Amino acid sequence: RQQQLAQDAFVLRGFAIPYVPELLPALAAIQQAAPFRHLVTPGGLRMSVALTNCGRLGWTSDRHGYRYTATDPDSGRPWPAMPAVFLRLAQAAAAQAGFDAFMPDACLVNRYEPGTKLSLHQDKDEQDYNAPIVSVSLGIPALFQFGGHARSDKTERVPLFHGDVVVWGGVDRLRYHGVLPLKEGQHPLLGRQRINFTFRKAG
Ligand code: MD3
Ligand code: FE
Repeated sequence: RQQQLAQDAFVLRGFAIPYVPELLPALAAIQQAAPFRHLVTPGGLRMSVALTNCGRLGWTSDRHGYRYTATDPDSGRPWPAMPAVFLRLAQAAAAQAGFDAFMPDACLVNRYEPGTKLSLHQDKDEQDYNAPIVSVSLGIPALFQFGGHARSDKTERVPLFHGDVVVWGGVDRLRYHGVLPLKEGQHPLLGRQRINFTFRKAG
């Protein structure tokens, strides 16, 4: 089922389900090499979302700002490589939504627990706004929030469930978006958490 949220934004319900048996062991290896951490924003606030990355570039934040780096600042080592199954999933989803030849070089991995939220923001740290962003949701559900190109624009809410994939490109690439505080829940495979992968062309 493909649901259109906006001109260039699509929800592919359950698109990631066939990939889950391969995604979970790959995720376990990533978090072993680069553990989840709570980043601090330039404003000094600790993010409630825990984050790690895989791929050539990874997103980080500290008192000095937001940026993509080739190495994990916690370990000094390169971020774990992007598993082949991650790339296959991201490219298949992008193609399904009409974005051919998507070549992500970064995958942010967000971990939410009940109560965790992500405030309304734009993703503007990437070099190339022509490439789409592909988002994969696993585990307990979340209410995703998307607005317009100004923070004050009215927002819409979309529930995202285990296995859902969202593709944002074109005129919708810079929309404000966020995640409302997660409700309590248990997922049979992931327990009391939601994992979100976002695939980007950052460099
Ligand atoms: C709409 N993550 O990591 S994914 C993020 O569920 C982020 O963890 C959320 O926002 C999460 O930056 C939302 C869906 C998403 C991702 C990127 C977008 C929606 C987007 C970029 C532009 C517009
Ligand atoms: Fe975002």
